[in-house]
Amino acid sequence: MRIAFYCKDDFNLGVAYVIAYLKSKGNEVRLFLEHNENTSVLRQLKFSPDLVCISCVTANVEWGINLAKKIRKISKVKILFGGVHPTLCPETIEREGFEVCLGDGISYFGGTFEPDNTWPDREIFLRELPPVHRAYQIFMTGFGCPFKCSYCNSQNLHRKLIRRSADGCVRELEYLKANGLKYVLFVDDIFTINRSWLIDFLRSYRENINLPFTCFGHTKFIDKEIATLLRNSSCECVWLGIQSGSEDIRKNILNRHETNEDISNACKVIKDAKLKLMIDHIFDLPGETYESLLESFRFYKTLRPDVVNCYELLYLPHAEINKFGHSEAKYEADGGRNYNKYAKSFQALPLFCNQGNSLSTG
Ligand code: B12
Ligand code: SF4
Repeated sequence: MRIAFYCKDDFNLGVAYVIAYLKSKGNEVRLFLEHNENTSVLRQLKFSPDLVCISCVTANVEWGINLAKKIRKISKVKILFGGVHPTLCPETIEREGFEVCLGDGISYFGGTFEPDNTWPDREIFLRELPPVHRAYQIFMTGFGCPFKCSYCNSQNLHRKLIRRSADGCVRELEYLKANGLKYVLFVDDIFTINRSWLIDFLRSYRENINLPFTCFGHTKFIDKEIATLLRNSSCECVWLGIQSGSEDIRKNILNRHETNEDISNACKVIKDAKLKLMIDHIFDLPGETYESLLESFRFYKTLRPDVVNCYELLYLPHAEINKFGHSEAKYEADGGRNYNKYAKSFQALPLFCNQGNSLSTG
């Protein structure tokens, strides 16, 4: 089968897995990264695929639907949507007359998601992207998260927890290193979640890869031993979701149960190990007041972060937090299209410089 795969702008790990599987079954797959919709639609028609696949998250579902409509105007080819948004809200796609894959695309096409055996086809993306994407790559050693933070879609995706073998990860990383990888961003929901696995993996990583990396951590899963091990294995930076300095907001709105003391302890061991500390903050949370912002600001200062990433709260489909704010009702009322408004923005503002001095008042 000839398959055209559409993605917005960037490398997409999930799609890279599905493409690798499809190719392994003898399909001819072409990737169309949508920098310029019109050019791509024309190129795609020349390719004359038997199937068009489109991958979306909520932030770009409008783009996906518009693209599919354009294709439908000029071709009768079957169009299949997959990815996080179609999985969460298949009705928003189906009512436009397009088909949806729920969850894992490899299972949809008759296979099994086995990340140690089928490596994602990164090359098909890297050919289309600037060279820096080859040097700096994302990597997942595990999938799924046991927590239920109210603003996050992790729980709605009903993924089973998958932990790759340390050996399987290192083999893939060796291959990537031989092909130009210079820096790794481990984007597992919580890279540090399984202590014994992590110790095993880091030992092998140190011996065989030893490239600098950043990883997502969690305040409940980091202590002095782990921070030191990370540092000694070429980790440069640990990225923690804090989201608010107010314990009350974290507990009652965000369903995050770390105390400020837990957070302070985690950040201290990270900084003491001479790792860079990046933390996330969410603005516009239900219950946010001038006082709670000041509280956050003052608390973050004590943590000595190198970067505070600031996000606006996104009201993601079916997320628990919606009951406090722009609700599901609003989503239903506007037919789901306007999630895009809430799911677009991404800002990383270094509110603090390295020494922890503020760029703001306070
Ligand atoms: C890595 C990551 C990022 C990275 C890299 C993104 C990228 N371009 O690859 C960065 C940091 C840049 C990022 C940014 C953002 N992200 Co992000 N990210 C992730 C993360 C942690 C992993 C994604 C991943 O690779 N998963 C692993 C693969 C295997 O799973 P998958 O992508 O779902 O793909 C599988 C299936 O969905 C399916 N599939 C996928 N596409 C298709 C297509 C077809 C046709 C078929 C058949 C099947 C299929 O098959 C795949 C294999 O099983 C997820 C959380 C998570 N654990 O999934 C959040 C997640 C996807 N991100 C999320 C969000 C909100 C964002 C941002 C909007 C954040 C912000 N505030 O700006 C931006 C948006 C960027 C964008 N336009 O895509 C949300 C999306 C929620 C939603 N409803 O859309 C998630 C789910 C986290 C959450 N909080 O809930 N993200
Ligand atoms: S925000 Fe992070 S810790 Fe919370 S549920 Fe989502 S992935 Fe898990």
